[in-house]
Amino acid sequence: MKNNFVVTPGPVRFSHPTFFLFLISLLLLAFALPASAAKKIIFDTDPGTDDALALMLALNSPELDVRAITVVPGNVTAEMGLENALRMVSLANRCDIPVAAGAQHPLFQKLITAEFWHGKNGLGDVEIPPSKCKVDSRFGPDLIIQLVHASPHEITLVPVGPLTNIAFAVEKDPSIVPLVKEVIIMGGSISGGNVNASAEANIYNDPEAAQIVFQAGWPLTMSGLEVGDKALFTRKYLDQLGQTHGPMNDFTHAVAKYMLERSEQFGSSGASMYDPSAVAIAIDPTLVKTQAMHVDVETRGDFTRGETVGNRHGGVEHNVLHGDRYVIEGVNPVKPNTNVCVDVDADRFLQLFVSRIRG
Ligand SMILES: [Ca+2]
Repeated sequence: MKNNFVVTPGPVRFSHPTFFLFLISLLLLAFALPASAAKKIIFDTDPGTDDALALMLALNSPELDVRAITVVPGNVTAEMGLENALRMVSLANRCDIPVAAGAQHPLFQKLITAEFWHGKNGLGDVEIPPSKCKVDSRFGPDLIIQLVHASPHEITLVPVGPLTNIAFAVEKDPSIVPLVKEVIIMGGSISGGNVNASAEANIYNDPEAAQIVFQAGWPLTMSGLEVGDKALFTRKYLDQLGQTHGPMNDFTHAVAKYMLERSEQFGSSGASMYDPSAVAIAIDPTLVKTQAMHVDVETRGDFTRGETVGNRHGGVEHNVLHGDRYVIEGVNPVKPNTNVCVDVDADRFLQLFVSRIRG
């Protein structure tokens, strides 16, 4: 083999100690890079069985650096959600991550809790030990504001519950909007709902908050029912998860088993992987196909309150009153505000999930 690297004597020579230091610096840099290159996320959650799976995925993925967990009421009350979040970070031995309480109820309506789907304790009735970690004393939306200002253009928000906390943060300090790197929401649907004909649960639980978050003007990705209902956690994946063991592996397996059995009772072959999808997209955006649309949240509507209404054509007809009728005189463009996930590589997403959780 021809050696292309010919060493010739030249003016620049490394003495042994200098070269040694140079090598050490290179090695340190190599080890430091993954940590600094990891995407900083704030995980806003209403735990919740699929929230638990999403958190376990986040905590087991080196691409992500979970800077805080903020709790919002939704699947369970704010109080129970906080307890669940603390127990899970304790199980993961991650008391270094601040866990903060946030809003106590939606902005303008009564909370709707979902023990029906998530079990009496919100975690599929899977018991985990009391937390060794302490709650952060800051108000969740304030913590979000502080962290965004501390790391401008570096924080990705990953809300997987009702959007109350995020709306609070925007309303309290709109200057965070251009400083947030990206928002990846689990919620919404452009093809019918799961709580009723039109609305998805996270949006339905606080439509006014959702409308604030969608109209804020930041880069926003919506992973809704189009993703979660296609990515079904079936027996095949549960069996794979059951082959290995560890505290987080066993917990995730038990929660996923509860979700799968609950879904089977309702005639599905697998559990919809809603919340983990937002985390997976933060890890690898190529898992989904997106389409830029203008999305509004219906806050009135007899049948459609909480629907995410996506404008697929990028325009609205311009009607002008002529006498007793309106006449269409053109089309006014509307600017996209959301990258709506319209498809997902479901098997690759589920394999990613299983591989990260396996002990
Ligand atoms: Ca959730």
